[in-house]
Amino acid sequence: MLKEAGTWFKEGLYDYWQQSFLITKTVFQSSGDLQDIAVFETPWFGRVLTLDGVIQLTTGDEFVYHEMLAHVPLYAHGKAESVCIVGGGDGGMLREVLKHPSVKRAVLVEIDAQVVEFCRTHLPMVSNGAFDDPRTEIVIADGIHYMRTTPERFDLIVIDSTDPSGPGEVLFTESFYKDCAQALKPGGIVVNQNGVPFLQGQEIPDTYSRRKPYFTDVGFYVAAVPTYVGGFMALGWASLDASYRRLSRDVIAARYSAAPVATRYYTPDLHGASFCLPAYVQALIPY
Ligand code: SPD
Repeated sequence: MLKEAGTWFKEGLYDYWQQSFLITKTVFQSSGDLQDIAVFETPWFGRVLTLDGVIQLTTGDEFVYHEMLAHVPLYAHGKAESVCIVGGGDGGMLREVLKHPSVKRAVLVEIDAQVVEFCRTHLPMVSNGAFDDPRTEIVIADGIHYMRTTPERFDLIVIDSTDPSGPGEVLFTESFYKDCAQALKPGGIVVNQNGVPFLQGQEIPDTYSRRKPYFTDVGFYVAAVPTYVGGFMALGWASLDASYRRLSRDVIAARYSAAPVATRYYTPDLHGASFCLPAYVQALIPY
């Protein structure tokens, strides 16, 4: 549906509840082969990217999501050199990952070439040059196929996906998590977005039970992203080393001091606190 200045964009994620944005300018919209893409401007949140009518990011609050999915695992690992981002065609996750000097190589595997092109053109402030960093390799491919067949091994895999419907649904399956575990180096970590538990609570037990057979440590942490409405977003955590989630504040703070990154949400204090789950979220973890 055409999104024109002066009209309201109504997100279609839930059947029974909506958030709306006043559009001040339509920047781009297209019905692609894989999904519908739109970028428009809003008064408070800045530029907004939607895929199939669902908010993927706003330039106002994307820093929360991208910082927390990048810096928590990278500081927990402490010496990650190779990172794979599955999805993330807007480049925001790449931008945050590449802030770490330890990272020597970042492979972005995006199924939809159009998303990368449109975001480079219409949302350059999100990637902020990350696509042109010499450490970056962009692979346009199905993340499922890539993970099943790649000979590479990674210290960190960040699954920067849409919600589990449409092209992104396969990124929430047990077979994909199994392939991710096999594509990790010893001690590697996988993180992903697991929805807003107050409204998408089934994602937590599903993800937990699908990952548990393949990882030493499986859990969740949380971040409050204003436009992923409904309370905290759950971020999924799966690692081959059980010690990472329990590192002390002092260890994380020392790593941060040795290699600080500019952030607006992540801090070493928040790092450990983000693993403290509200009781209603904890209760969704099956065992
Ligand atoms: N409910 C929408 C969740 C979208 C998560 N992915 C965002 C991608 C930003 N790089």
